[in-house]
Amino acid sequence: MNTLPILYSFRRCPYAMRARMALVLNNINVELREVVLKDKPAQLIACSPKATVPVLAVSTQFIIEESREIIDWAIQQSDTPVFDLACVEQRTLVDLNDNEFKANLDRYKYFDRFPEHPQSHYREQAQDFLSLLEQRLIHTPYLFGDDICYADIAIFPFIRQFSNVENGWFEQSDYIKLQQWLKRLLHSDAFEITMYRYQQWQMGSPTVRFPNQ
Ligand SMILES: N[C@@H](CCC(=O)N[C@@H](CS)C(=O)NCC(=O)O)C(=O)O
Repeated sequence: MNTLPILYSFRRCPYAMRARMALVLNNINVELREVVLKDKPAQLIACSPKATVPVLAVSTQFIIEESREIIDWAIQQSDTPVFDLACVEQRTLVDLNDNEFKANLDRYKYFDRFPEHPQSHYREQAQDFLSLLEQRLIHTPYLFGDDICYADIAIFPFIRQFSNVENGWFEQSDYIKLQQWLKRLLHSDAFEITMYRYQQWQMGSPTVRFPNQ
């Protein structure tokens, strides 16, 4: 009988990415159900009517519908957590990422839907947050010190997305420490496991255990 919590995920979604990365780093197993956003399974909608991903169904009674709460859950499940729950300062930085930066990132990425300004304007607006991160990374390899922490995991998928919009621009920019930080995370074993490709889940598909290692 399968008693693993069920994670509804979408490989390229930055919210789902940070949840999976936290599960990998903390060595927590779940059943992964890869969702296609245009073809969401009824089982996802039944357990979470808002039907965003990720969703973690720990049991039929206990559903976690926010990626940050899934990270918290992963940390709490681990006997040897790789990092602690976020302190207030980390939470504030992640709030800034999830609200202001994400909104700017969307306008930058989908600039053609916001014709009031050119793409470079939206890129410019996103840069306050990049500068803030760059400052933090001047003296330490991770955002809050020498070791990877909650904020690194929660934020990096969004910086990855930013860097992919105009990769040439990002690579030649002055955000040297940020580029190094991003590369360090993207080249990690944990990220490789996080980004493993799974086929779309449908009722009757074989159970996929995640992390697959
Ligand atoms: N606050 C949510 C946001 C999740 C979210 O917006 N996920 C997007 C995909 S990246 C989604 O599922 N959108 C619904 C849709 O496209 O139908 C979280 O942190 O988990």
